[in-house]
Amino acid sequence: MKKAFITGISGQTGSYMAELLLKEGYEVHGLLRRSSTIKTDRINHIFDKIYTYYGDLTDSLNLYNLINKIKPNEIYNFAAQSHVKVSFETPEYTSNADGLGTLRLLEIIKNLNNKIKFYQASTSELFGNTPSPQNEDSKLEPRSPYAVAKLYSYWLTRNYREAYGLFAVNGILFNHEGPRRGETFISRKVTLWCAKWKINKNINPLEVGNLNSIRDWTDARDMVRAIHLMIQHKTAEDFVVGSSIGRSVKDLIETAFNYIGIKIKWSEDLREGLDLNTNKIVVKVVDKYFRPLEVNKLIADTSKVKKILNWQTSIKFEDMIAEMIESDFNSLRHYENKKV
Ligand code: NAP
Ligand code: G4F
Repeated sequence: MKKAFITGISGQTGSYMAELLLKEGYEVHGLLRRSSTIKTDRINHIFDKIYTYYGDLTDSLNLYNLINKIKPNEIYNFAAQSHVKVSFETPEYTSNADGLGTLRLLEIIKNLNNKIKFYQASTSELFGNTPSPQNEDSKLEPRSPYAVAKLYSYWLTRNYREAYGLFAVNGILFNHEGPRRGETFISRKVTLWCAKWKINKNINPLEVGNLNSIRDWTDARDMVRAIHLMIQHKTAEDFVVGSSIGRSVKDLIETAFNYIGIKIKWSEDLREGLDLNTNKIVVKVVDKYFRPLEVNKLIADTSKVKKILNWQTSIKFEDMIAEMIESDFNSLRHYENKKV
């Protein structure tokens, strides 16, 4: 039986990866951060099937002891301070966790057992404003402390592969979402607002930042299939993964609002969106959600992953957004029913 060690198992993608590996017959081990409240919502349904340990990517001894004890065949490094805007406010911590954290894992693999396969959660943020569509050969121009830390990890992963022969791969993944997405990323922020509106039509407008940036949004469950294929591939190679479809933040909001029956009429300066039926303001653009630097347009060129790993998406963007709204609606309803 293969053993996998997943850092960031309590996160969106780590939780889906754990599910997939359990289905594939793996023994799954995961790293959890201690916090004052329990944050295992995304893995509670599989908690009795996995092994978890407290730890942190900033703690080398802890990582060494765990890997030495678990003796995994594969390590999936999803743990990270993953919010781009927050990285401008916490650049040192982000560099430590997202950059040096990867170094710690690679050094442990090199010294303990160089047969352990390693997956690094790299990101389309590495490309910055390089012209789209971006592929494995596009220029890397990071535009945030998060992306700079991830660039360091990307190169370390390649260097350890070339210098020490490790099976270490970068998945250069474009944005991925789903019902388990963190509430402060744009997709989930929008679907949560839509679910709240279904319950109470008098809520405050949705407040957002830049409407014009373009992202390539894919379902996280499709992404973890690609990650597993990369780790099973005969050679260690880096892959760009996404849907190859670019949509603006404005498009995303319109798709979600359309699902709940709101057609938006935008003001001329695009600072407000009004419900065409009621003329009420439902979207407001506010400065606090803009970033010191923005990445304007990320669209994946997925030729390589399609050709070599025979991977393609299976979940449509519109279906994913609908599922996210329904999931948020059901959770809110459940919470309301529990109130006394
Ligand atoms: P996420 O939901 O924010 O999950 C991040 C995970 O990392 C959580 O389990 C978190 O633990 C853990 N973590 C954070 N700092 C840590 C530390 N210092 N030590 C140990 N664990 C730590 O992110 P995600 O969307 O699943 O993304 C997974 C990975 O893929 C991240 O590395 C992200 O940067 C990368 N990525 C994501 C996307 C995307 O669109 N989702 C695209 C490209 C790359 P807590 O639960 O305790 O917070
Ligand atoms: O949902 P976002 O915060 O995701 P972002 O910045 O693209 O980063 C995500 O994807 C990366 C892969 O490309 C990952 F590496 C990273 O870990 C993370 O998962 O923002 C998407 C876009 C941005 O252009 C942002 O400026 O939406 C814009 N936006 C507009 N209003 C907003 C908001 N983003 C957030 N989070 N909140 C807003 O109110």
